[in-house]
Amino acid sequence: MVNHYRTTNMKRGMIDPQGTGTERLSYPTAAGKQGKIWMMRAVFLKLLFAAAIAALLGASSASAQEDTACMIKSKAGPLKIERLATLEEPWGMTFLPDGRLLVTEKPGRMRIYSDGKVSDPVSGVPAVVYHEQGGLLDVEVSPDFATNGLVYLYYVEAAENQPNVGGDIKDARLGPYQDLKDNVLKGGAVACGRLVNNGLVDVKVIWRQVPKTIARNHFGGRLVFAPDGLLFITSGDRQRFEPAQETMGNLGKVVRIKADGSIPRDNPYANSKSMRQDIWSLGHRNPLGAAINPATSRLWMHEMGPKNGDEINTPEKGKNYGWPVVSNGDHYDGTKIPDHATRPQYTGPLTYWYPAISPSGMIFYRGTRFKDWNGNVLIGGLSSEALIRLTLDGNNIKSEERINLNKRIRDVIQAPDGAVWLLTDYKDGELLRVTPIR
Ligand SMILES: [Ca+2]
Ligand SMILES: [Ca+2]
Repeated sequence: MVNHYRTTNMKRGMIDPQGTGTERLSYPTAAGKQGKIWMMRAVFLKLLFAAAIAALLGASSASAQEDTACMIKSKAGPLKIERLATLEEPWGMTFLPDGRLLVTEKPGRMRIYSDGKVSDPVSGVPAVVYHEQGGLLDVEVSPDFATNGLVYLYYVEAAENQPNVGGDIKDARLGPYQDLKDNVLKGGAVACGRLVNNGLVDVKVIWRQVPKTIARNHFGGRLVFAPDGLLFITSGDRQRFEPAQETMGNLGKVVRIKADGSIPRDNPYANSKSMRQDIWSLGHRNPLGAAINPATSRLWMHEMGPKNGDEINTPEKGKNYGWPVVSNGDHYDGTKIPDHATRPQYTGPLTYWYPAISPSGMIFYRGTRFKDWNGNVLIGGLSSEALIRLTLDGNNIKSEERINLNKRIRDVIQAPDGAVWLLTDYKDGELLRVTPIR
């Protein structure tokens, strides 16, 4: 069975454009084009908007707004988009209880945004391997932050022991896009430390991807605390396909641990000798977004499919979500992957996208600022260059709105005042604030 996958992987890996290192950067979509139209329209609306602000607040604030704000149409009416800050490849963000924002930059820096200013890099962040999709990824704070001050980071680290080889380890699965100098064994890790002023102290690693491997991509990397205080980690397949089904590794899994890294007693394989004890669910590809549904306290997540077939799953204890055996997408070289419906032993997605949206970041919106959005799922779109809004009917998805932003969206979060903040996925990335214009 393993040999079978190995053979097909060698073929299908050859032209996986995710090997470019930026997920589906080369796949512009119709939605993206439409977004450009809206942005052109937004230039005109921006002038109108600046004039309106000028009338309300005076000319000086209008000129300040003019450079950073624009307007986008949505079903909730026109939305104001403001640039709050510029950041280098921002990836993840979370609010502290006092309203300040922690935000990561993939090259390996974390900063604090508050009162319109971005701090110097927070000290004490572990050294990261910054390469292609790897670097400093997500940040989350302990549910008990007010008393323990703990901040959690998902980042990519090199293995302590590196292979003694002069060049690349030739692995046909990684295709022609592999960096021939990249022979660094690496993998995701989660560390936590106490935030004191502008530094992390007492930093310790509480979890690691096992095994470490070369390959530049598919780290996963989102952190989500459940209401019971346990930590979910989305762990990508490292672009190596079959590890998502291997039971003694945690690649291609959703992982569940206690806040100190130990194993919860009710994990599905907590007492198993043949399964890793940190596994919560199996068969995931590259999950870059996850959130707890506040209505049910259950975990929701999405994952990038291969060519098309991006999925939303609600991972349940011990279940297998099928990658790489099944996918409603197919390989980049056109090789078919059996669809989910052909293998009922694997749990199928709640919904999937064909064509792909390349999802990254996810929240359940809870608030009144966008009164029609309460309880909706908001997802960032990379190749789709959009904010995706899903309405729910109980545990099912009822409708989708694609709010075209003409920018790759890496993460989405709800601010304490009910505004929606976004990160864009660029070298000169942005922190954006989205608010309704009434
Ligand atoms: Ca699946
Ligand atoms: Ca398929």
